[in-house]
Amino acid sequence: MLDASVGLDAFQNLVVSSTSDGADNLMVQADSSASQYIVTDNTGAILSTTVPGAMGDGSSVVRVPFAEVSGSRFIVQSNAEADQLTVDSTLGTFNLLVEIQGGDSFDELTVRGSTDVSHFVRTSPGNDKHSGEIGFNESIVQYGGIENIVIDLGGGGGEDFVEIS
Ligand SMILES: [Ca+2]
Ligand SMILES: [Ca+2]
Repeated sequence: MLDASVGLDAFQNLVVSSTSDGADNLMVQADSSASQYIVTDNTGAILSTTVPGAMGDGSSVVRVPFAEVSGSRFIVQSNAEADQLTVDSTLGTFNLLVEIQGGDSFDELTVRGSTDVSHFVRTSPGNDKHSGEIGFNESIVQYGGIENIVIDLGGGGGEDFVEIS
């Protein structure tokens, strides 16, 4: 079943958009060693992509070379139903602003860091209790339509700081 599409919008932002009615479980990563963004459907459902140079069309893991994205944002729209959305920085920092739009229903955002790494996390709630911004080391995640947030700092060594401002 097709679950989500990975494409570019008019501003050349990278956009992951759910196309199914069911609950999504999507993870985004920036793999700095391979210079690729990675979108994974953790349910094993199918992702499609039209981005030139992208790999994995028709599988549950799509990889997009950094060089194919000239916009400034990495947008994830999970639309209706209760969705699980993960911004995972274990493979590297996002060099795009990550924008998570949970849409309707009870959606959970997980921001995940690496084991044995020090993290500085700053969370800034927005004007309503479903939106805000999270600074996560060098990555910035803006979110809306989110009902629960999990900050997973990976455990292990390193000193982690969390600030709510
Ligand atoms: Ca959804
Ligand atoms: Ca929601």
